[in-house]
This record gives sequence, C-alpha cells and structure tokens, in this order.
Amino acid sequence: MTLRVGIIGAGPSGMAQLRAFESARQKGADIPDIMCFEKQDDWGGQWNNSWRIGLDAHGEPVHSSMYRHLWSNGPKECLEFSDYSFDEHFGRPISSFPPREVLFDYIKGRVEKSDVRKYVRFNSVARHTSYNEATQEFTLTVEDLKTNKTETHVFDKLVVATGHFSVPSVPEFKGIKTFPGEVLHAHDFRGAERFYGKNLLMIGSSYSAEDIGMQSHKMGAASITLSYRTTPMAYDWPANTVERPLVTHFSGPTAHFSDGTQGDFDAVVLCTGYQHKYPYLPSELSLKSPNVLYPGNLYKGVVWQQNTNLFYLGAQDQYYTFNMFDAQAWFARDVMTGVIELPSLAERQKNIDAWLERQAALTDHDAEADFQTDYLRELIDATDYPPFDLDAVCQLFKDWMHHKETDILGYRDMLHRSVVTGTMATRHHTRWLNAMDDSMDRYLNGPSQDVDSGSP
Ligand code: FAD
Ligand code: NA0
Repeated sequence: MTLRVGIIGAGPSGMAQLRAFESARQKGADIPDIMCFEKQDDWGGQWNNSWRIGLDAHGEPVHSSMYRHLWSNGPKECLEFSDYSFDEHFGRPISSFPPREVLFDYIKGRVEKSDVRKYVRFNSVARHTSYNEATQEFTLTVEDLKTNKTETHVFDKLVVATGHFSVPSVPEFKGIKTFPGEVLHAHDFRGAERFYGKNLLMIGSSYSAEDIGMQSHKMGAASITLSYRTTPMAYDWPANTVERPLVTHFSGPTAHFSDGTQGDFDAVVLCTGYQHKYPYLPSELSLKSPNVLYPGNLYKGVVWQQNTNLFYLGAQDQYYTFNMFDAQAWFARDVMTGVIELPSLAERQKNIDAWLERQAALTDHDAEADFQTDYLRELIDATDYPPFDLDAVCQLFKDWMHHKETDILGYRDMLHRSVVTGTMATRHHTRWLNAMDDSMDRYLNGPSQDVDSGSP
C-alpha cells in the first residue's frame, strides 16, 4: 500500500514538506499519498496575516501574530531558498529587508510553480489525533470550518507544522487588572498608528519588544519603556526610549520597576513570547518546550523520539527560517520513505544530548548563530537538498547583529549579498524609518517617501 502522509499546517514549514515531496517526484521517485490540513483559507502561516484579533470568522483563534508595517527583521539573504532565489522570483535585485507582503509573495511563488496546492485542504482544522501502536497508524480528526463537518483520516506518518508563535505567554503582574489604559499581548498588536503621542511600556526583551517598540517610535509614540526580566537589549535606542528592569507591580497608570524607578503609561504591550501548544495531539506526542534553538525529544530537531512516525517542523527558535524548514522537510521526507535509516533510540538520544549540552553552553548571539548553522549543516549533508554556503550565511547573521548594535533604526537599510546567486541587494528607495507604506506595489514601484528624495 502507498505510504499515507498527513501534514498539519500549511505555513512555510508545511509548504516546505509539500515542496520536498514534489522535488523527489520531479526526480522520478514514487511519492506517498499526501494530505495537508490548513485552518486558514490560504497558505503562508504567519505571513498570511489578518486584521482580526482574538477569533477569526469561524470562531477559531487567529493564528498570525504579524502586523501592519512589519518588515523582515533579518536579511532576506539569510532565509533564501537554495532552489528558488529572490532573483528568480522578482526578476531583479531588491533590498535586503522587504516588508511582509513581499516575503509572502516570495514563499508563495515557489510552491505555486509546482502543482502542490491540490494536496491542501483549506479551512480545515486538526481537532484530535490518536495513534494505534498495533497498526502503527495515526487517526486524525479534522473539522471543515465551512461545513462544520468532521472527518477522520488515517496516516502512516504525521507531520506537525503548526508553528509556535501563535499562543501567547501571558504573565500576571500585581495591579495590572486595574491599569486604566490598554493592555495587550504582542500577538494582538496590529499596528502602532494608535500609539501616536502615547507613553508605552513593553514588557520583554526580545524581537517583539524591540520591533513593536521601534515601530511605535516610527509612528510617533511619545516614549517607549522596555522592561526586561533577564537581560536588557542595550541597543543604542532613540532618545525617547529607555530600558528598565522588570515591573514589580502597577498602581493605577503607574508601573513600578525593580530598580525602584516608576513611570506612568498609556498602554502596556506584553512582548512575553509564545507557548508550544498542540491541542489536537495527545500529551504523549505533544512537544513541551520553551522557545529554544534545540527543543529536547526531537532527533535532528525533527523526529519524535518515542514515535518515529511523528515529525515536527519549525519547532525551534529561529535564526534560519525558510531554508531551515526546507532542510528539515527534506530530512523528514527521507526518513519517512526509508532513504534515511534511523539509528537506535539510544544512539538518537546520544545525538540529542550532545546538542542539548552544546546549547546549554551558548554564551552569546554569535554562538547561537554558529549553533544553528552547524545544526543545519548536519541536516543538509544528510539529504539531496541543494547545498549553499552556510558559513557565508552565518557571517551575514553576525553582520546583521552588529548592524543592529550600531544603528537599531537603520539596520534595515543595510545591503547584503545573496549566497545563492551572488547578487548584491539594491538600496530601497525609502529608508525604513520613513517608509509608511508597506505594500508590495509601493515597495517595488515607489515613489520614495524620503523627504530628501525629491518625491512626496
Ligand atoms: P506558521 O507560520 O506559524 O504556520 C503554521 C500554520 O499552521 C498556519 O498557517 C496555521 O493556520 C496552521 N495551523 C495551526 N493550527 C492548526 C490546526 N489545528 N489545524 C490546521 N492548521 C493549523 N521569520 C523570518 O524569517 N523573518 C521575519 O521577519 C519574521 N518575522 C516574524 C514576525 C512575527 C511577529 C512572528 C510571530 C514570527 C516571525 N518570523 C519571521 C518567524 C515565523 O514564525 C516563520 O517565518 C514562519 O512563519 C514559521 O513557519 P511555520 O510554518 O513553522 O509556522
Ligand atoms: P518574541 O520576542 O515574541 O519573538 C518571537 C521574551 O519574553 C523574552 O525577552 C523573555 O524574557 C520575555 N518574558 C517571558 N516571560 C516573561 C515574564 N514573565 N516577565 C517578563 N518577561 C518575560 O518572543 P521570544 O521568545 O523571542 O522572547 C520572549 C518570534 O517572533 C521570533 O522568532 C522573532 O523573530 C519573531 N518576531 C519577528 C519580528 C519581525 O520580523 C517582530 C516580532 C517578532 P527572558 O527573561 O526569558 O529573556 C519584525
């Protein structure tokens, strides 16, 4: 009987899995029966964002945490597919930090070229999974959100590709209940225009705090205070931005910080990260992990230790994104089809433990980039995924982090060279700080919004 593969989620990771099978098919391999279930009405995952907050039109939790005016926070050269370059997609060089819609277009472009959309059932949410040890089959219950009908499907292999930046971690702070202004989590942030002239408090010290904070600055917020639990980001912030240690409590509009300082705020944005949540999986198959580069219990970061018919894609914290999901999908494909033979449980555990030990010793962002580069190298070496110069990409990550240290408002105006095509990015017509229109049309066709450019 043909192998039956179920994929849950058609974000970049699920799309990578579809593409991995398509690549094998194009090379003449027989491929499994594939079904992919996506709860939204289009693919793209986080990149297919919504204006809605809370629940979607079907009463399901809104998946995407992305927002208006979101521009890539890493160089596009670090995430470029090695089998589908930006040059191929856009037909001309573009800048290194495009806005969301442009990257969404790019990831769609590759899969639209191959005939894989037919495998995806849209508006279909995974509700429940069971595994039969005797038959080694998964039974997956899926609800069609348009008809509210449930169906069950049986698979030999199951791929979990539902992302882990969607279900917010929401800590409690004494007195926050009676804070008179707006309190929201980064997941529900949709744009900073309404923060014009406001005094804002961001709790958290990672990408969301940095980006929502600087976006609010760009949109004219009066002040931004970033409150960290462990380590300040310590960028060279604009004059209206400060970092404070953790909030101890609120009294009315006043936040009190652990260094004894305090401040009055109009709004609080909890940039406190996300939870791994897989409500459609039984607990014994469900990954429990903080947001780290190497979650435990996944061999090669992909294969579930106690049940090697189960695969997770994109479960790591991410320096690399699209190309890493590819490498994982290619690896998962080859394990599923028997091209790669897995070592014993004990051998796999030894490999996982070695990575966990190395992870525990990581000291800084450069070391983290090296770590994920080496992880990716191991995956790519194991399959026929088209190799690319990983050391060069790792250096791009380090340059990018250095640029952020020297100019947190200007790093997106820097240019990087593609390791896939050798093409140098072109300067965007508008500096990020002045770019108030994030549409693909404006991005590709201008005119500039820089005041000194001579254009409006
Ligand atoms: P997701 O993109 O989260 O896709 C998961 C898919 O699964 C979704 O389509 C969802 O609808 C579907 N799904 C969920 N539950 C179910 C279910 N029960 N049944 C069926 N379908 C389901 N990366 C970058 O490279 N550059 C950036 O600039 C960048 N910016 C980011 C900004 C934000 C605010 C966030 C949160 C993330 C950002 N990322 C960025 C990282 C981003 O997570 C990855 O680029 C990528 O989207 C991860 O892909 P994924 O497929 O693993 O998960
Ligand atoms: P993210 O920043 O949303 O990025 C996700 C942060 O939350 C850490 O600083 C952590 O502090 C803090 N935190 C957690 N619990 C806390 C508590 N109880 N009190 C105070 N602080 C708390 O989440 P994380 O996990 O990175 O940080 C959590 C993803 O979204 C990233 O992959 C990022 O790339 C992406 N993103 C991208 C963009 C753009 O591209 C914008 C936003 C987000 P501590 O103490 O644990 O360090 C533009």
